[in-house]
Amino acid sequence: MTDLPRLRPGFLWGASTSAYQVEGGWDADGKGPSVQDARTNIPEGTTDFRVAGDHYHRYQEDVALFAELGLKAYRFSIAWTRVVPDGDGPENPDGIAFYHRLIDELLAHGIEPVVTMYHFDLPQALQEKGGWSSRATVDAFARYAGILFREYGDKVRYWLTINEQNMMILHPGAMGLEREDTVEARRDLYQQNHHMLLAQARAMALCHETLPQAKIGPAPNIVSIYPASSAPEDVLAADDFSAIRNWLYLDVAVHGRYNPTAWAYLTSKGIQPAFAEGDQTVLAAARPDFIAFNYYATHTVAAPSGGAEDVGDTGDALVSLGEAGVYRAVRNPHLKTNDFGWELDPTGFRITLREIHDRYRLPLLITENGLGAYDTLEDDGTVHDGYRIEYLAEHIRNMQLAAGDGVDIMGYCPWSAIDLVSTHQGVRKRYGFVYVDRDEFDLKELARVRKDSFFWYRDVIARNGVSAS
Ligand code: BGP
Repeated sequence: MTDLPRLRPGFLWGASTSAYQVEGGWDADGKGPSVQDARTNIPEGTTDFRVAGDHYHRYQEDVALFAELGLKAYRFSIAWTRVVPDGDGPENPDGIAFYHRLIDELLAHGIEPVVTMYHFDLPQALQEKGGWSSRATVDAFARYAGILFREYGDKVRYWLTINEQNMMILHPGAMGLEREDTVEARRDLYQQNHHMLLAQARAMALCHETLPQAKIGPAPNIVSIYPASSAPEDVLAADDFSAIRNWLYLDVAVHGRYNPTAWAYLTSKGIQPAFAEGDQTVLAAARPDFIAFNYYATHTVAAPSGGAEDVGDTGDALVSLGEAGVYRAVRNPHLKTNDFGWELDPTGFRITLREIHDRYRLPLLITENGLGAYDTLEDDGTVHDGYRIEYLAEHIRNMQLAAGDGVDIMGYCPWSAIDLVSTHQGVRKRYGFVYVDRDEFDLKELARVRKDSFFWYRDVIARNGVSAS
């Protein structure tokens, strides 16, 4: 029992992973390479994704742990390259069979599968043919979506289209792509974005056509943007950044039209995407059933100064994202940071939940939230991650407060169910409830160890939330 507002019945207490970060088996059983396998920007001293957490070979052990943890839902992604190794060619029955086994295992343990269709791992063969710059990739994604619905549609109720499309656009390094700052390159980037929005819309429409019981939604990274001060110029910069970072993506997903502020920005820079005949109809025809989103921390911005500090992508994930000249990123003096310099803002989680709910009035599913930290495996086989418990407890408390504010929240799937490889900071940056015993290059036994947060989260799930203090 809890003295905080109650969550809805059947609340999806879960946890998340993504295929390329957890599975390993990068070329097993006919899998094709993805852009993550082909990445050349992995920092020195950091592992690649070939073995990761070896979940591909240990999924049964892992699902048993998830069941022991008490998960009601498990949010994972399907690797497009297992299902269709080159993205648009022949299907791979062995890859398809793996996800049948994984889903069946989850269902046998009473865990609801929540499936991301695409999480940063475009087939490399498609990338070589132009990737998302090419409209053919939209067709390839729609076909891939159809295969997933055909194969798993009678087992999977919750579908997520594309993970963090906005981060792929604002921070292409996460996809293994370089960011170029010419007008041409940036126009192409927003054309890619447009194609992903079309691909998503087609997948949502197809899902509703073929699986009337299923529910589908987008999964961007959405956070509230604070102005650095009450100066109207700072407030305007925050509003601009929010339009470009958040609402561009959700307005198209939910309403089938571009956000006017974001569109005005793109046009002013000459980087707006070209619409082909029929695009508007495709976008307008699709409707999500819910909004999934990932939340780590808010951003704080001031009016742009016109100087070099306005330019994004300095490598500091939270200070640097975005569009040059729109705002100046500043540190929020009221927030603490984690080991990796990311700001921590549990109250901002409540604010963000309210803001999304106010704008769209759809149920919300949190598909990521969590603390990346250096964990230590003690000699006695324990991992004392009290800092993670503190982080999650504060976020869950704020989520419950948001539910009391009237926000309709379907579930909470923190990142990550089990340790995995970070997007660009290796295995040493850990998020999981379950520790995976390996180093960057020494795989050891890849043994699974329950962290303190495992026992704590199990209790939270059993009690359907945290208490007020
Ligand atoms: C999100 C991604 C995840 C995950 C997480 C943590 O952006 O959807 O794939 O990695 O962030 O980020 P990182 O791994 O960089 O710490």
